[in-house]
Amino acid sequence: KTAAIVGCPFRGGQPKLGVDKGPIHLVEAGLVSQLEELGWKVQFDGHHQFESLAAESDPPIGKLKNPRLVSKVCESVAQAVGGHAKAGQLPVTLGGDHSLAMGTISGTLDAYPDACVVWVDAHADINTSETTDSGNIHGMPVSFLMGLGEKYSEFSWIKPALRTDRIVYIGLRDIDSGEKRLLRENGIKAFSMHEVDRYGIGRVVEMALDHVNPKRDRPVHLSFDVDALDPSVAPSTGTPVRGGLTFREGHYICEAIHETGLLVALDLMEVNPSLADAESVRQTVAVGCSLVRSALGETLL
Ligand code: DIR
Ligand code: MN
Ligand code: MN
Ligand code: MN
Repeated sequence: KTAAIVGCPFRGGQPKLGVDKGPIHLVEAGLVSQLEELGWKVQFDGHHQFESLAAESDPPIGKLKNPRLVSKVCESVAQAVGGHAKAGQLPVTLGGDHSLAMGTISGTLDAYPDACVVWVDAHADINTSETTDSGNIHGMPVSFLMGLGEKYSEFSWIKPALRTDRIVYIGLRDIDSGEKRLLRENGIKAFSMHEVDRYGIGRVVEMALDHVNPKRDRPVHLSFDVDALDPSVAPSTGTPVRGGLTFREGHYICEAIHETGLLVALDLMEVNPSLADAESVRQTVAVGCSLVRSALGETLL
């Protein structure tokens, strides 16, 4: 079993500086050797180098900010993730902002067309170019993957390969009104923090998998935005929202998905080491590493 670390120092899907340093901190914290200790062979040939694009050559398209850059970067991430997956490796993508999931999930669905997605986040990231208030593409990757909203030639490489019944959310608590409408109109299943409180995380993960993977035979892509965790657990992230998952709830999701034996790709996104004080950064990076370890088989006993 080989894990391929896809380090993505990229922040073009949102405005805050520093999220591009997330993957560097996660690797420097020892993630590679931690995974090796779990028995994985780890392939890591350095962080991906993305071409830059001068701001003047990447003006907004409608409300979309940095559209050409985000598209180009995600296209190359899709190639990397898809290539690792087709070689039988487990791609572990370290963000960077969550716009990167346009690339990672495209890569996964290219290698495993029947894969399903478990999206753990405070946000639904399903705005379209029409519904977005911010214009930040990290709030939109799911709509691009589904082919919702207006089509732009700059993103024509993205196949609308993600079916609305092949994604399930856990941890939501900050959804824009346009996103609520999109979730409702498309019948997309979501377990917000309200459902986590009501049922407990154990039943929520069970129900989430029953929805996207009733026979437990489909490959699973886990896309984990660290802001799903409560800000007291993961403070160093660009858009923290109070009332999030506890340390254990976050880890439980990763452990339970590992236990299915179906995990084929993992994203750990939105760690921003430039936000908050040094101790908060250390804590957030450490929790990021430990979520990855849990998804790759670390157990408590
Ligand atoms: C908001 C925030 N829904 C947006 N999204 C964030 O900008 O579209 N996603 N922070 O992670
Ligand atoms: Mn690689
Ligand atoms: Mn996100
Ligand atoms: Mn988020």
